[in-house]
Amino acid sequence: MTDISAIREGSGQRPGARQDPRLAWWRAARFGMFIHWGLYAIPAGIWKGQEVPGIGEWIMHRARIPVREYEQLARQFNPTRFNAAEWVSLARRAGQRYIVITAKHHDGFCMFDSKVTTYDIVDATPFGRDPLKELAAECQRQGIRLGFYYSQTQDWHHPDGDGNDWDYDESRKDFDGYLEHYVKPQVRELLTNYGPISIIWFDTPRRITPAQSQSLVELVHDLQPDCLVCGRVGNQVGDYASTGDNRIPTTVVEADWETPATINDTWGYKVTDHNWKSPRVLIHTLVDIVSKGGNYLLNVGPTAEGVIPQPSVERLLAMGDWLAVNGEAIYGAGPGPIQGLHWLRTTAKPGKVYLHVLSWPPDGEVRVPGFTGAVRRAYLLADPARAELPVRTHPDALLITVPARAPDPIDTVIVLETEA
Ligand code: FHN
Repeated sequence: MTDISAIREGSGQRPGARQDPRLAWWRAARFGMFIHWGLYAIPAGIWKGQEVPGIGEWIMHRARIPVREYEQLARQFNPTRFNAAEWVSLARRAGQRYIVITAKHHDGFCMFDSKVTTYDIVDATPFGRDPLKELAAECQRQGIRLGFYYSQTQDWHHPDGDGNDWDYDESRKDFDGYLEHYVKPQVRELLTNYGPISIIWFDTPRRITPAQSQSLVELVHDLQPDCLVCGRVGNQVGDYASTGDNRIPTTVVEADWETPATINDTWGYKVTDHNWKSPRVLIHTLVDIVSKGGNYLLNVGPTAEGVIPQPSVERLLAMGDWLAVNGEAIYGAGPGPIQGLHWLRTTAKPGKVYLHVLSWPPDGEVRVPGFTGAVRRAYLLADPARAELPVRTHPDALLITVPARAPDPIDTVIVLETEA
């Protein structure tokens, strides 16, 4: 069964990409770090003493802040506590295999050294450093793949970009000119000056035409043939599909897809947002996504000082601890044979099915209805001795005798060795 309702409109995978070997690393990676970082981290959701409702990185739009006022924030942006090595190391310790960071979000401010504008972190801030350069070097050093988020359609600073109707007349915008003479040269910079880039993560396709989306994909692939293009380039021409934000399909989707998701409610740092998801919810979400064939791109929103908020750090490290034990059931794994039970998720690799028991049975027996395959042996993934668990097969269920207490109250993984 396939459920594609969660895939964001127009953000599907191009035909044929399912067989593309360039996606192999991405399919195996399963878990990435999203970073939303920009000038919006300075107001952090508060403008002129008032909390602005909604996600932090949209403050310019929600408060209809004039370009001339918003751009003054650059003069204050001095994230002296930014440390690329620490961010990359956090992603590694969290078990994340790739990082995608905002090079340019909808506010139009460039977090990299662009020659196409002076509205960038090197030219316009006292910081004067290029954090994407530092991150690129650090990702190389620590063996993590790096991708850049780039808002191709919305740009509230550029007079011809989409979305700012309080400074500019939307009907008079030359979107094609903006795309040709601003977006494309910047994409070229991002794919020329930072070494190998694994993903260009376009977002909010909006008015972009099929020909324009296609030309962006071709530009990326011309410059770096192995670089993947997120489906949000629009018009179903990306290398992989993207769901709506925080949206997870109800069952397996026959595509390469990814859920971008928040760890609290905002993407960009917002000082009032304390709605942190628990480690339990985050681990269950990762498992749920992988059990349906997807990737989880989990966001952090660093502060204007360059610090990843401590509640995010703690949660990511808890996920890393769980993955250090159970990563075999996630990395390189795909959907398992049993779907649709509230207490169980299944992932699989050739010859192995992983039962993720999210709620431990009270009577020392895990009953898996509908499991019909032959099982050679079963053991707890967390058990280094791989002590065999007794298994009985009934016509309509598999019965596994298990310890009375859940070895891992969040998700205990039972490995079933099956016929390959
Ligand atoms: O408008 C953006 C939003 O700010 C954020 O970047 C998310 C991340 O997926 N994408 C857009 C909304 O879907």
